[in-house]
Amino acid sequence: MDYQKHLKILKETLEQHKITPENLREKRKSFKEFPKQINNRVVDAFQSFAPFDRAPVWMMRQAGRYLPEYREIKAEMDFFATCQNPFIAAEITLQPTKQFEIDAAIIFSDILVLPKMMGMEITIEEKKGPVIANPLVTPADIQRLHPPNPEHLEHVYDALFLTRLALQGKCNLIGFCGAPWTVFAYMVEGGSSKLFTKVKKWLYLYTEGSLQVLELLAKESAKYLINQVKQGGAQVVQIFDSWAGQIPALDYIEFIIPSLRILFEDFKKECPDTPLIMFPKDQNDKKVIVEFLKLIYNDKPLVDGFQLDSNVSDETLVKIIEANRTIQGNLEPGVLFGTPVIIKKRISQMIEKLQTTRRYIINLAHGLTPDHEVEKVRLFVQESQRQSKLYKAKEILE
Ligand code: 1CP
Repeated sequence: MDYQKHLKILKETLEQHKITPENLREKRKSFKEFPKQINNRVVDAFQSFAPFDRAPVWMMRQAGRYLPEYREIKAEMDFFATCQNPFIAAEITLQPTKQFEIDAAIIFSDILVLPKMMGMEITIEEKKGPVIANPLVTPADIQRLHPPNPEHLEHVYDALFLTRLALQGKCNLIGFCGAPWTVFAYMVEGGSSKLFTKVKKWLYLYTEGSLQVLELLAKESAKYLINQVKQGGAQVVQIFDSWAGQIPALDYIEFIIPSLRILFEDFKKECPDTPLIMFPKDQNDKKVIVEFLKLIYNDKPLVDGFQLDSNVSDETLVKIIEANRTIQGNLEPGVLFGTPVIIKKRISQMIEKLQTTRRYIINLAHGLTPDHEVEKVRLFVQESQRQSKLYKAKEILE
């Protein structure tokens, strides 16, 4: 397949830096300095002194099937093939940055790339989503897992590098991984799930085996994120715990947070200044957030910010703001199916509530889906920026 014809946004960067498939790796490894940062709003949202004109905006799943230019590439390539080709992954990452004036690009990849390299046979199927041919059934299966061959993840760092070059400092670049619990859920359930009975059986019956896998995933995820920063040039990292809400707060604190702590600590030992955003989806309970806030290493927080969903309580928000951590979120993505009137109203209510802190990044409560319309997404970005600016101006006058 001639993938080169798809490299529209990236083309100029490749020509300018004389990058070819043959010399990409070598260019990355010998590269000295990225283009100067012109727009640093997302990174600045982790600092109290940042003089914002407005809050930064980006969206989870901003690259994906709702964009025609993504569908064009996907019509010809399998999902993991797009992730594994650094040129294509970078091109797809850049697509939403051409459509909208967003303040961050998140690298096009998937939380299942890491377990795929650890022995799980994973494919993404058209209507079903992820399908795992060899799920973990009993603790005896743990021995099938192995640390990834570091070589097999280099393509992610290559894609980050290309994206950072092409962004020319116009917005920040975010790296990510899945949280151990969410990745473990896929490894046991064999794909998407509604009831999560298999992973719950593991957690409560094969507790020791579960904790062993969670710890292994935590250590490998930390190495993976460190490399995304040091090798690829990611400026912020986000950890997606999409299925955090499947178990009660008590169990999340007892069984899941210890592995996350390992991940955070290992990461912060190597990248103390890179902001880390945690997304404990549907686990906004104040008790859980307080546990995260307690995690400190070398007098510095291990979690710098929280991606929050739309159900977050005022109590939880107060705790986060008091602890000087960053808030990211939290418009229900379904609102973007609505009329411009309701979209603008809900944005205004969100900003009124959340922009009371400087450390605020506008985002959705979870990801965009294939049925979102590009024009409504554009309205979200433009209106969020306009209203955030007005809010800021009003604040200065008061
Ligand atoms: O633009 C971006 O956000 C970057 C790309 C990205 C990210 C951050 C993708 C591309 N996936 C993810 C993270 C991810 N993957 C999560 C965490 C965020 C979330 O909760 O949405 C999860 C749970 C997955 C697992 C996964 N991979 C799913 C969800 C299935 C389920 O159980 O609900 C799906 C559909 C995939 C494949 C995938 N990953 C990404 C895309 C665009 C797609 C769809 C592939 C396609 O059909 O084109």
